[in-house]
Amino acid sequence: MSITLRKILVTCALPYANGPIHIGHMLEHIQADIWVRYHRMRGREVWFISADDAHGTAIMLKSKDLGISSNKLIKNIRKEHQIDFLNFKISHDNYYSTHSLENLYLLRKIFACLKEKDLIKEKEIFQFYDNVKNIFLPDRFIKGTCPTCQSKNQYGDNCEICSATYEPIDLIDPISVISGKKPILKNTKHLYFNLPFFSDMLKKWIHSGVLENSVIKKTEEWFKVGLKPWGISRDAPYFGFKIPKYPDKYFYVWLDAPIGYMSAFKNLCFKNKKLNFDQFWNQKSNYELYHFIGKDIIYFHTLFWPAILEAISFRKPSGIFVHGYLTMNGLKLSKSRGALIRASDWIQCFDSDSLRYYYASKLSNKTHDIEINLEDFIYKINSDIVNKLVNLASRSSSFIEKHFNGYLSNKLNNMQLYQYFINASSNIENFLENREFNFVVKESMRLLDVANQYINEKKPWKIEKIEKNFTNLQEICTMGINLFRIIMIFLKPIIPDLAIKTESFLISKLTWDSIKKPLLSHKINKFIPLYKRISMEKISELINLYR
Ligand code: NOT
Ligand code: ZN
Repeated sequence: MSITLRKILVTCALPYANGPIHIGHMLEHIQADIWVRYHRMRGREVWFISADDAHGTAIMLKSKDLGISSNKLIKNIRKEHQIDFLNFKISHDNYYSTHSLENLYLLRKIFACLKEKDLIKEKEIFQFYDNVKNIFLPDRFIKGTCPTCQSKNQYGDNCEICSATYEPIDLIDPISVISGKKPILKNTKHLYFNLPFFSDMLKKWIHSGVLENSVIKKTEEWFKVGLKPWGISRDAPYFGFKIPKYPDKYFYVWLDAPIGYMSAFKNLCFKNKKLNFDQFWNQKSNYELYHFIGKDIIYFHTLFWPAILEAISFRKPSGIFVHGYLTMNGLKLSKSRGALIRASDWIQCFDSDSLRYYYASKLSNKTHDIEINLEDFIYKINSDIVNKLVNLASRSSSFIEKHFNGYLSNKLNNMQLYQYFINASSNIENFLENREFNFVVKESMRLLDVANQYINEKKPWKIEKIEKNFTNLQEICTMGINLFRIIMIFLKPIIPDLAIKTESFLISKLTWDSIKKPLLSHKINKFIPLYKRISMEKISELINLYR
């Protein structure tokens, strides 16, 4: 077997710089972070990047509302976003912004290349225009009745009720979200990227092992309708990068957003001289590239982005990892509709490991939605982390502390049982590699039941008081500590805070390589409560913020 070191670049979708990070964003960053932390533990070279998506009409309008410049807004928001991610222990190597010099440089270079290859065409079109506010309206700023199912209050590009996609012109009774008035149709000239030219390449690429089945299916639906040239320009007023030689035209935010992946990496190369931008992005690159995204932006990542990369002769992604929406008691928490719990509010009531653990218990590599139920959340954390995991450490260590001055025995009481836990690690490795974190949690809890059952059967409290066989007592508790330790190694990427506390309690690093090497004749620290039970009352505290 070759042991070439895997080199991996991981990205999360870039959150818009027009509002706070909510627990829906956090689902994705936690999912990616668990994966990244696991690969780091296995000694792979992993780089984890994201950035704020800092352009577009929404950001421009928001800054106007607030009476500040767009520049000021995106600076403030980026700071807030970085604090939120830090609070949830998201270990980005770089969190950048699409409003950066690197992004401008790469965007211009890429655009020049597309033009040179004759992949950009101009077209005159009619578009909805708000003549009260004097602005062309993006699809998201037009609402009306769905032409397919007649549902009211639907966006200009798709219906959230029947999932139909259409052109804003097809909407019945359209109104401008900005002024509330009926928009007029006005002609304008735009630039289009020749996406259909790449149809054959894309059809092959989506079947090359980079996508999960349901994502392939979704992408195939767009092929059935037929790919269309993709508009990459927008009219002033806009907040973004200007298109050279096209006065009053700006690059569409969705063109410079994915380039933001590259520019965040380019900026990382600037900070870390060992990294080489060209080595990574060239077609023969031996780096792996993975994008974690939500299912609302599949289109951009399975069609536009690989087509652009192909067009400029850059490497394409090794995988697009798509997750479903976060739902809360059936309430859909999409980015556009509001009613979201902010990460900064969540962290006032709960710690970060608990949300990370809860998400992990529900995350798989499939695209189904993830339901978050607050009672279930509290119940799960208390029963899994407090009653099973931490309890195993606490019940075992109390005797070690009391009778053995903190020293573990020089041998294990049940080598077979320990081997059974070692053997479980290959399944856990596969689950982590394949992003089946739900199975990691399930299997860890099953093993914890086995470990706790072992202690229940051995009854160390009886040995202490009645049999008084202290060698035996020490070996049994040493066993308990070592089984706890293996589970903590498995869970370390999921609950990093508890892992750090455990490392200082055990006076030993939780490393993958050390699973096979039990802690023997080793001194551990006095047990300190590693995790506090969380109370149901916190739910109303949190929910009250949204009443
Ligand atoms: N800001 C976008 C969103 O939906 C995500 C941009 C992801 C970057 O929140 N892009 N690509 N491709
Ligand atoms: Zn509809």
